[in-house]
Amino acid sequence: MCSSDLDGMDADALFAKVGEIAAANPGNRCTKYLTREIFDSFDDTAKAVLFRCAKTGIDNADSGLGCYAMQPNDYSTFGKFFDPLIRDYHGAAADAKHITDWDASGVGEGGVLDVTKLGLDELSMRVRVGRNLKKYNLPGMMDKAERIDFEKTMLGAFKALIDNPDYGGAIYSLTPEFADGEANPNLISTEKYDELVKAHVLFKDMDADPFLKSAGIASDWPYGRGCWQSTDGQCIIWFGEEDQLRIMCMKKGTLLNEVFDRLNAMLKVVEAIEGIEFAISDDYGYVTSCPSNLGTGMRASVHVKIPNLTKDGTDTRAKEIAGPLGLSVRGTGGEHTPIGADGTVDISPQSRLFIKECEIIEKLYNGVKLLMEAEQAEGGGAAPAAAPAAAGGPYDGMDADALFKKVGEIAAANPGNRCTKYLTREIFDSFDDTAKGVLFRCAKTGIDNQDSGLGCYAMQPND
Ligand code: ADP
Ligand code: CIR
Repeated sequence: MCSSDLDGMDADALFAKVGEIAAANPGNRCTKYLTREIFDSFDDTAKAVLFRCAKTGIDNADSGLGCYAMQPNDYSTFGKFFDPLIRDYHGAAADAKHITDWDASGVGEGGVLDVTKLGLDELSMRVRVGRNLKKYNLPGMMDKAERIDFEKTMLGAFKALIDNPDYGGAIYSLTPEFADGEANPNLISTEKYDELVKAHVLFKDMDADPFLKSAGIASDWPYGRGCWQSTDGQCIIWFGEEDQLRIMCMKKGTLLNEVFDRLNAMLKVVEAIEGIEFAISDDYGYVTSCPSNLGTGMRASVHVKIPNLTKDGTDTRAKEIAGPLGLSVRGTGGEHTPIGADGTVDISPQSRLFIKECEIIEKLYNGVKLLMEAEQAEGGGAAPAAAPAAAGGPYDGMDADALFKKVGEIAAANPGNRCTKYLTREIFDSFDDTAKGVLFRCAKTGIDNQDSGLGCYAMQPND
C-alpha cells in the first residue's frame, strides 16, 4: 500500500503513534482497540479504509470513540476492531443484539407522556434519527460527485413528501451547483441559511468540527448539504450531515409522544418511497457513521429551564446530576454550544443502541421528571413528586413490611438501582419515625423509578 494511504506514515510509524496516543489517552477507544494484528489481517485496500475509519481518533487524541464507519458494511468488515469498541462504549454484553420497537402504547399513562404532569409548561421537543442509504458510501468516504448524486436521489423522495398533503413543504439546499454546472433550483442565500440554523432547522458548518473534518465527513462543504421541511415546519430531513440523513420531528408542546409518533409515521412514508433502502446491520440495527448513534440512531430531546442547577452560568452541576440519570446535557444550539442565559439546556437520553425506540422516549420523560426534582431541591424547595411521608408511615400507602417487600423485588429485577441495593430494613429500622419519614422521601425516587441508577436524593443538607 502506498504511504499516502496512511497520512505519509508506514505501518510501523502508524502503530508507534497509535501506541503513544493510547498510553497518554486511555479514553480514546480507537487507539485502544486498533491493534497491529487486526490491521495486518486485512489486504491493502481494506487497510486503507480501516485507516480512514480510525483517522479521526489519531488526529484528535482527546476522542472518546475516535472512529467513524466509511461504508455501510464497515461494522461487519472491520468487526474485529469495531465490535469490542462498540460494546465498550455502549456498556453491552458480547451477545447483545439490537431490537427495533416503536410501540410506545405502553409508556406513560396509556401511551401519553404529558410534561404538564411534571409541573412543566410547553417545551420545545425534538426526536431525530440518523439513517443512511445502503447504496451509497457513508459521508466520510463520499466524494463531491457522490454527494451531489445522493442529493439528487433525495430530491425524488422529497418530491413525494411535498406532493403528500400530510407534509408539503420545501427544500433548502446549500449546493452551489450540480455536476457539469447544472443550476440548483433549491439553492438558498447565506442569510436564509443563517436564519434556518438559528431556528434549529438546519445544521451548522461542519468544517468547524475537528472530529468530522479529519474523518472526511465535513469534506466538500457545502456540496450535498441541505434539508427538506414540511409546510407546518415540524417535519425535517437533513441531508449531508454526519449521517446521509437525519430525519426528525420538532415542535413546541406538552405531549412527548406526539413528536415520537409523528416521526414514526413519517419514517414509514419515507421508507416506502422507491429507491430508499436504509442500511441495517443484523447486530447493531440502523447503521450510522458514528458508533455512538448505532441502533436506533435516535436522540430525543427537550429544551428545559433549570436555573438553579446552572446558577454558576455553566452546565457543570447539571451534568453531575444528569449523567447518573443516563441523560446528556447540551447547549441550546446543539452539541458544543453554550447553555441559554436563562438556564435553558437541551436534555436527551444517552442510550441509542441495545435499547428500543419506545424506551428512549420513556427514559426522556422519566429523566426530565427526576431532573426537575433535583432542580427544585437545588433551589431549596421540596421535591414536587415526593409525597409527604407521615412519621412512622404509611410510606406511600405501604407499611414498612410492604415497603421492604417492594424494595426487595425492585432490587432483584434492577441490579443497577443503587437505592434499593443499599436501602436495607436494618438501616431503616435504626432510625426514629421522623427520620424514617425523611429517609423514605430520599429513597422514593428510586422506588418509583425502577430504572434509576442512583435512585435517591438528599432532602436536607445533613442527610
Ligand atoms: P443532533 O441532535 O442531530 O445530534 P445537535 O445537538 O447539534 O445535533 O442539534 C441540532 C440542532 O437541533 C440544533 O440547532 C439544536 O439546537 C436543535 N435541537 C435539538 N433539540 C432541540 C429541541 N428539543 N428543541 C429545539 N431545537 C432542538
Ligand atoms: C469522539 O470520538 O469523541 C467524537 N468523534 C464524537 C463522538 C460522538 N459524539 C458524542 O459523544 N457526542
